[in-house]
Amino acid sequence: MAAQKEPVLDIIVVGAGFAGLYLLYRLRTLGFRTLVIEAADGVGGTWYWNRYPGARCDVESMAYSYSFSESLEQDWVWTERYAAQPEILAYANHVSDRFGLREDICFNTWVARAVFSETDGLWTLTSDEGLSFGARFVIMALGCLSAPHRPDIPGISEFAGECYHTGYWPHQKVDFSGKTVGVIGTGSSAVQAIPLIAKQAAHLSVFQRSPNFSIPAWNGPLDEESQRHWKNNYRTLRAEARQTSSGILNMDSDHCAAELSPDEQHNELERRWQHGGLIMWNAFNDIMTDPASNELAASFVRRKICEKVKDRKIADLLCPKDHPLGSKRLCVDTDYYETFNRKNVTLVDIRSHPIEKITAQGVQTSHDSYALDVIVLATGFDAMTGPMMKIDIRGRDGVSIERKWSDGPRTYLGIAIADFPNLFMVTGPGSPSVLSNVLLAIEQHVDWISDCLCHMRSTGFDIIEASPQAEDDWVIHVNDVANPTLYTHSDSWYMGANIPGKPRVFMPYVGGAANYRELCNEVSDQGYTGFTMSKSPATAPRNTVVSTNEQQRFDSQTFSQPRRNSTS
Ligand code: FAD
Ligand code: N01
Repeated sequence: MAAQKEPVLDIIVVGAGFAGLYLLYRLRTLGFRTLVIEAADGVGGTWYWNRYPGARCDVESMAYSYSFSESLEQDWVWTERYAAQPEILAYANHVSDRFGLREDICFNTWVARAVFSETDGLWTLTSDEGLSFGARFVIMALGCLSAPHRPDIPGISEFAGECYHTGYWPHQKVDFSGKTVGVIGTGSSAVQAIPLIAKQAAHLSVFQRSPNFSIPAWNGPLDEESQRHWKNNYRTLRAEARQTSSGILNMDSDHCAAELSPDEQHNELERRWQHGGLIMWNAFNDIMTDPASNELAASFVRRKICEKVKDRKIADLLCPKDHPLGSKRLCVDTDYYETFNRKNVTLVDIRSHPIEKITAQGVQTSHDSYALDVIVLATGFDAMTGPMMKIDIRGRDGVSIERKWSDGPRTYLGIAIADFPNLFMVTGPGSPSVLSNVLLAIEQHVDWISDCLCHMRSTGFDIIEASPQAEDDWVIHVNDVANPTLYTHSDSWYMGANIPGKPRVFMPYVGGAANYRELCNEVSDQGYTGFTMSKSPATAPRNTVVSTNEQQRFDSQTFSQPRRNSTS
């Protein structure tokens, strides 16, 4: 198809997940001509694609929701403590309909290329089918977990049965009844799917390379009283959540482990276990910095696993020993460990006996062959940088994002990239994003970016870019904060370790969501320190390209120490 240039927009947003939807709402309200481009044929992002059995949130539904509209907060009714994927997708659809967002979303369109022109200061985006769109600003709302990782296992395309990836699940119901099924992977997606697949399948083999820590969700219907409590106190509760290190209430701890007696330590761990979910992550405030403190929580969870799983050998295999608790996102489950007591479930230890190949019939390890009707790849994502790197993004002088990030992501605040003017990211690498309630992180970025665009409009500038110095300083800061923590002691997707050949760099910002919010606000309050603003050659009178803040160097000292409990 011949390339066809659309009229220039103010802003193009790529992605119609929770980030893209809120961006569209906010930017349109502020009077910017905005278009969202989305690869799928519907909204919802994560919740559109991840339709595998058991998919649900791990931040409680009342908190894993938008805070920007009080009437939306009051009207929407969540039915479970942790909502399931269909309900979260219904919520995304409701938001789109309620605010009339669909009319400005171009669905079924994969953005393959984005090029900045120094001549007119505009971005041109091109789809894989040759459609072309122009805008002054581009906001990548691509999600951190939207590029499914399909491992390159020899013979994978030869398999004669059905094969599904959890992150790219079909819309029609997959029926496992009477079938022999293999699940490859034991991360959060697998932990949610395995108990439900096991109930249906004739036999389930779980191929485990590394076990993960999983905490019970104690999920159930949301009672009237807690809904009323949230709805009556939403403003206060949201404000409190924003003051925490993860955007999640009841998580932060005031105590390091050594301050507590053994009984107190045990009681605290038991209390968090009985509460359920992610709050085990921060049982002590040194849990992610002190190996001894971490080991207290890790061994507590291992004991719980051994209490649940009847076969000692299987229980032992399910106990994680190769990484600190919380250095991979904790899984939150319903009956995960109990599932391994079922007669129709086999745990296959592919750490000792790796998968050698996939044949037409099933999986062959170095020890055995497993005949299968269905293979479920719960093998995760090329996280954080993957979605950006799948687009051929070209900034100043044609520099590609692939080259720029060849040794790992480099950003300023996880929002902007030097040499890529007028391009913003929501929850980009170098921001707390996946270490928090991502919906709060999204709202913070959307609000910050929108305010920045309003500032530019009111001051007459139309080009903004992060300075190389500010970016260097931020990258150093992100590493300085991460390096002393136990997060870096793990082969996690946070480190890029799950993708062969990907640079090992700790990608999210571990300095705490509340600290980070403050830092972003300081940058904007001080006139966007670390950014330069100018007029594009097309809009500036001859020889009057101006820039603000050229002298305002981003001061790395400002960021030398996180100011609050900052390990998760
Ligand atoms: P996404 O929802 O990923 O949306 C990005 C959109 O961009 C997608 O629709 C994608 O199709 C589109 N896109 C990407 N590239 C292109 C392109 N080149 N062209 C066109 N379109 C493109 N976080 C939490 O805080 N709590 C949870 O409980 C939680 N549960 C999760 C459960 C699962 C199964 C997964 C995978 C993640 C979960 N997350 C959770 C993280 C979750 O991704 C975020 O909470 C949030 O939904 C991300 O929204 P987003 O809009 O930033 O990105
Ligand atoms: O992916 P993962 P996920 N051969 O990367 C294994 C969010 N989320 O989709 O660890 C064999 O965690 C891999 O093994 P190993 C949440 O943030 C949230 O489960 O590399 N195995 C691992 O076991 C989460 O962290 C929820 O040794 C291979 C698994 O596949 C993130 O999304 C639910 C392999 C991948 O686990 C990602 O979770 C779902 C190979 N070649 C997701 N390649 C909630 O509960 C990979 N593996 C809210």
